[in-house]
Amino acid sequence: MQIIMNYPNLPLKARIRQLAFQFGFSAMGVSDIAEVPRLPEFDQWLDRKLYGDMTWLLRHRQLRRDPRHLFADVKSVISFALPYAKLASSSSYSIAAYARYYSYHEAIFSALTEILTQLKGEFPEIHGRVIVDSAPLDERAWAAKSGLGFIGKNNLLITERNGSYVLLGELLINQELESDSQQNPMQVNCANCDACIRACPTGALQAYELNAALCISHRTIERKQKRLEGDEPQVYGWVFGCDQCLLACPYNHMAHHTSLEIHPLFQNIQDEGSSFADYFNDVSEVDFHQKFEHSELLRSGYRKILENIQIVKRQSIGQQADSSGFFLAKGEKSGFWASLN
Ligand code: B12
Ligand code: SF4
Ligand code: SF4
Repeated sequence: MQIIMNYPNLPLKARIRQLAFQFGFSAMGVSDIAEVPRLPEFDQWLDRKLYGDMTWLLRHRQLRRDPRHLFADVKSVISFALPYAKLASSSSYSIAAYARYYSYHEAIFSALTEILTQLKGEFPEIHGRVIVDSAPLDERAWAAKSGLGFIGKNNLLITERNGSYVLLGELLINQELESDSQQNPMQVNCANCDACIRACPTGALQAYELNAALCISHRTIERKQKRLEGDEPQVYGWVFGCDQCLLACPYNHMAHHTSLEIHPLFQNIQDEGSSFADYFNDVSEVDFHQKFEHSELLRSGYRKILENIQIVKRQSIGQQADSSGFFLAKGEKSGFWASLN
């Protein structure tokens, strides 16, 4: 473990902030637990069945109502934002930028675990729980409540320094800290912009709302239903995740900073100028677990990625890239409400 001295004996909250920056986070903020943010909107979203195949969100409905279900002694929820740099997308076999780095789940989890261990050494009364996507907590809603930024029409948390190119994690601790809930670091918000809504190739976005069944990120990572070959929904060249609504956002123009390293696998692909599909051709299921160790792709599994590559291959036949390099739809009947009708 990295030992970082608490000099000159900072009080708890200032110390957490200091450690957060030393571990590569770009923002940190505290929420009290008096009110759980955005529960009515969450309920509405579930009631309107906008969750696609993610029925686990329904099962977690009650757990989300109170962070004490996740850590009984919680007095403060501390949100952390880890920045990652924007990466160019290619016109075929694209992988979302966040998944081309070393796993952010592992990076955030180990950084927050180290921070908690360090704090326990200095403030023995502290107990806590580390969360990164690993518990039923609306991470964007808590981050917004703690003053880290605002939630944009693309549904993502937008921060002042890194736009929406941040990944989130939390520490739930048993100490009451001064809350940052009333702070709003950004004086402006989406205003009249709708660039992300226009950029989304499937019409999955309406202002502040996402129809998950239409989202390519869901189609490539979270889908459960097996579709007939040739009848798969359009993925517009994406094999894993999708960055179109991030790439379109003006707040992301300055997203260049990260402490995450690109996974060597993607470094090799980039250095060799080959495509992800060419590279994957030579990877057996046995190799997969070794080569993709510490990558987000491992979470999805070999078969799904192989299937996604086949889908992109089939769909690219007969399509042409548009001037920005992305595939054009071939008469797909989609739109926000299409999957509901
Ligand atoms: C399920 C999930 C998904 C699903 C559903 C996405 C979604 N928008 O909910 C899918 C697979 C599609 C997905 C995709 C992506 N995800 Co995701 N995902 C999650 C997860 C696990 C849960 C999110 C959730 O609870 N959704 C349920 C719905 C109800 O929540 P909601 O969108 O916040 O809905 C709210 C709005 O409708 C809002 N609302 C309604 N009306 C109004 C009006 C106003 C004015 C406002 C402000 C809000 C508002 O209220 C609703 C209720 O809270 C979180 C991690 C976590 N535990 O929080 C990561 C998380 C949200 N994902 C993340 C990322 C990075 C992505 C992708 C960018 C990955 C990629 N490149 O492919 C895409 C982006 C897609 C998009 N534009 O949202 C990050 C976001 C970081 C950030 N800066 O915000 C998170 C926080 C993971 C993390 N630990 O960092 N994801
Ligand atoms: S991730 Fe892609 S498909 Fe999903 S809302 Fe954003 S642009 Fe649309
Ligand atoms: S693209 Fe425009 S509307 Fe969409 S999140 Fe960014 S600022 Fe908001």
